[in-house]
Amino acid sequence: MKAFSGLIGAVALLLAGTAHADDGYRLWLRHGGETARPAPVDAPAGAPMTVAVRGATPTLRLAADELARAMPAGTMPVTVATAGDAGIAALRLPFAALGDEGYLVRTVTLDGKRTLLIAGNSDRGTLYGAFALLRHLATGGTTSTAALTSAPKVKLRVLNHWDNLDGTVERGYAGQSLWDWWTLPDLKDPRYTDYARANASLGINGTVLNNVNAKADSLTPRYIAKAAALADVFRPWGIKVYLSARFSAPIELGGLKTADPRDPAVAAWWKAKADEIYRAIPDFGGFLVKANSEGQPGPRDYNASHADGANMLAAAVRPHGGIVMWRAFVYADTDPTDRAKQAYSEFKPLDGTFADNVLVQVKNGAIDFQPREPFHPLFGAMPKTPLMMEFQITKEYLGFATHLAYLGPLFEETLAAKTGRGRETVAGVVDGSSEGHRLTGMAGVANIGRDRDWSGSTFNQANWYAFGRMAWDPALPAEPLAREWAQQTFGGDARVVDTAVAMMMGSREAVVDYTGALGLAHLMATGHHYGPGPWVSDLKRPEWNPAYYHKADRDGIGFDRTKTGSNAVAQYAAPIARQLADPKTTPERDLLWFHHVRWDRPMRSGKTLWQDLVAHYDRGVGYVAGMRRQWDGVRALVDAERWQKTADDLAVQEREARWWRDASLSYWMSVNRLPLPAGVTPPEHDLAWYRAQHFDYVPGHY
Ligand code: GCV
Repeated sequence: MKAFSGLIGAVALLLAGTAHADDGYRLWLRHGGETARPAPVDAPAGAPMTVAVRGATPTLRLAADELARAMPAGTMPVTVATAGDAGIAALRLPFAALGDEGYLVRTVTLDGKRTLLIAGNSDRGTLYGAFALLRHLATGGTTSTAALTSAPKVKLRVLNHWDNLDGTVERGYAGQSLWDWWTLPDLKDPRYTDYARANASLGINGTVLNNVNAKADSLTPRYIAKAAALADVFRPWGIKVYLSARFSAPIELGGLKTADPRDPAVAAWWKAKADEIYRAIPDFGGFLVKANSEGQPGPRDYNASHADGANMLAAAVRPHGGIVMWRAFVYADTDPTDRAKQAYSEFKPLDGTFADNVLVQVKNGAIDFQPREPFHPLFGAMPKTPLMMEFQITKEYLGFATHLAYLGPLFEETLAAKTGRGRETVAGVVDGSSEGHRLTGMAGVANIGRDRDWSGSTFNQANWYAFGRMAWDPALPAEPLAREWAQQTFGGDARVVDTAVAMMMGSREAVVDYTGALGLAHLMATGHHYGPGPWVSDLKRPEWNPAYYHKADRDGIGFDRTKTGSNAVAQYAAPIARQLADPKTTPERDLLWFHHVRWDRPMRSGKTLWQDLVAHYDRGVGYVAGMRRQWDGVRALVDAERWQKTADDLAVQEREARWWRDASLSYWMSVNRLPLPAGVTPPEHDLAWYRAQHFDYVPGHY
């Protein structure tokens, strides 16, 4: 009997364990809906909701399904519809302001009955409204307070997958690519649906399937059919597919001798290729192009301009309503000028020469997704051209998947930056309000892979989330987004939510602190970018070397970008250029980005620059230690699986933050010969030890 009850106890424990196990698959959508494997549903039990659908398109049905699964039982009936429905039109609701994709949610009387109406001008708008209502409910709202209206401020809200056809993901740290190119188009993994659903819940409406370092093969009939299969899955969720186009494809696939965009045969090849793609994918979004950058082919190979290249492709997709996203991330080994200046120098003169279905896609900063960069000087400098923001959601330079770094504050910092043209902000450039552009966009380099939790950690999901929400509205601040994400992801316990938000909000700054604060950048190890390498100075191209960026010597540190140096500051509008030209008026967080200053320069803290820099390293490491303590404090309140994985990641992060600190301090001390301030813990090893660290098979490096 004793053994039997022991067995029951064990089974009960096991069941309880299973019931609470949570591998993060459901993301912030806790009301179930996993198609890949049955999952527990957090939605309240009870009688199913009545959801009426007026005009049943597949998208409206999806909206209704979401609501039926998640709405609390016993609440008033819900109606999903579009503005074109005669009964809805008769209500004379303010649909005009909603545009194509906006929504409204409000209680109305329809056919003599009270109902909670969710409607947009299109069924996509209605779907977004359904998700907005669920978000409202999951973050403390009630149906009676549900009076929601919103329209996206940005037209193209797009993920960029740097996914390769062999299943690897460039700078991807969440496993293999989600796209199983081999089995497509025959097998459609249910995860494709869950992926689309997650994106739709944020308002993301486009996805570039393949790496910008593109293979021409993506444009062959075989791969077009695979992309078409994905497009079919994504369509009802309001998501269009785009492809990265390899500029030399007319040579590689078409057997032409040139890819010169001014050659009529090249233009004809692209036109035929576009026609072929649109036959398979009638709502194909268009092309993304990385040209003449890091070895990629492009129009500059033929002395044609980036505008020549972009416009030729734009002409090919124009008859089908397609667009071209042309990247401004260019720098060349033949150009000895400051790398931070090159994109501006190349693109600014082209303002006004791009076709009206081209967007120029600009990274948030002028170098490359560093933990902190001042905003890219192209924002505000090309008023006649729609500039699309490119953020990196995957954390190539912020600790890969293991480090907890919430990127909301990074996105917000860039979007809120003033360009120096009147009251204009970067957000105003991106959402088109500053110049009245209607074609607008925001891209995020995805952090999504085949890991069960999609993004390599629970907290990385918040970066996907924040990107999507800010792409919808670039004015949304990072903190409330962190909160709504945490509420939906961990449930309503305020202790967990408050702890998660507190950890998240300082976490990006902590990465800045322990990898190199005060405007330092690009100090990572070569190629794979894992860990510190400030000493690296022997690579072929100067701008590949960290030493090129920090310019540390016995007397001082930092890159002089004033007129005594590269004069990159002159690329900003006059008020910003003036501010940045003087170290005294440059924000200290960007000091060494723009100035070479003495190690003993007095800082606002009262410390010297050296002492201040050391304090930043300690603060960064201390913050991670603090996050571990905070997370320990909610152990009993979070499901075991997600709690443990996060705790393990934080342990890795603390170890690696110390490594960054110690390696960097060892190196700086070898250059400046200064002692550590009193009371500061010396590095654990000598510099030779840190320099000797070597890593093979680092993820994301291909
Ligand atoms: C896709 C950085 C990354 C590269 C990436 C490139 C880009 O250099 O390290 O992996 O290539 O940016 O954005 O094109």
